[in-house]
Amino acid sequence: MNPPKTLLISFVRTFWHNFWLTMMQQLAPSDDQGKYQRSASQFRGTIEGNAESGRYHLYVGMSCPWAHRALIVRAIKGLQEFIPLTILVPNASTGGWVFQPVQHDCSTLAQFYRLNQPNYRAKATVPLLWDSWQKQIVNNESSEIIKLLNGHFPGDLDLYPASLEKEIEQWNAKIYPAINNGVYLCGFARTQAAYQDACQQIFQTLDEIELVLSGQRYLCGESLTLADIRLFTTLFRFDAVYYSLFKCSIKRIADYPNLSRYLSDIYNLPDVAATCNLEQVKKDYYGQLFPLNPSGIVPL
Ligand SMILES: N[C@@H](CCC(=O)N[C@@H](CS)C(=O)NCC(=O)O)C(=O)O
Repeated sequence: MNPPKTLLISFVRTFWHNFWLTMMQQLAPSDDQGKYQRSASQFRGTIEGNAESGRYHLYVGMSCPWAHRALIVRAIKGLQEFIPLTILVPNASTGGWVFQPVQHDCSTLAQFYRLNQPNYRAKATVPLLWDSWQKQIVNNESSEIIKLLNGHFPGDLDLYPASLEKEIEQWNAKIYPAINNGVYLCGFARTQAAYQDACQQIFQTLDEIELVLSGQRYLCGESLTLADIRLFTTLFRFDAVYYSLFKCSIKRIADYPNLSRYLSDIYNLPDVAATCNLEQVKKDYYGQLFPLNPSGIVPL
């Protein structure tokens, strides 16, 4: 005999909500206002002088917007031969990154982190820059890895020129909280108020950038900088993932003519498209972020 519908609904709602809260606490801890709290990256090392070919190894996942930053800088500076790359894949049942095939005798990225630092207990995140000569992790913070790739590796293209440093940092200070992390603040919000705050911030900032891009090609004028790469990786995922899964749903990037043009300009730069895989992005986000999408269904 089936339970009465009202009982079923009230039981499942309570049960489901509590499970959602428990899983979100693991996936995305929040403050007491329900706002997602991202933890700081732990490895913040640098590179002295010029990097040697083959010495520094990059670990990424194709769906990750933070890792995508490093992949793009490596690609547009033509460092594919200079910096070996390992692409990890997410494991749907455990929610962590795994090596396929096994590397350094590790099947998971978490094991690799602990091989380098046995007491490491924080998240095993990508991107990760590893020194294969010293056998140690250099850095796991994307905003710093892209500066290292730009400044210590060969190539004429300078994405962080001294003349634009101040302007780039001003953009970063606006775009990281409102957009790069803003989409996560929206998607991982635990309360309506936290969600609304984040969502409004995203679209106010997109409106502002839309206006700036009506008069110039990139954020800092006519030349591409690290600020553009940081914005691009979020915009690239926006309509397919953040708009729906994270409820960043006031507008799509496709509704902004200048942002759309900007997105396509960067996508069409040599070697950038090869770093972009929207099908993988959708599969990983909709498949991995279980508390936000329990059915695991990936939208068309
Ligand atoms: N602050 C880090 C964030 C990196 C990050 O959160 N990466 C995610 C993938 S998008 C990750 O590896 N998460 C693994 C996990 O949560 O276990 C950076 O910018 O490098």
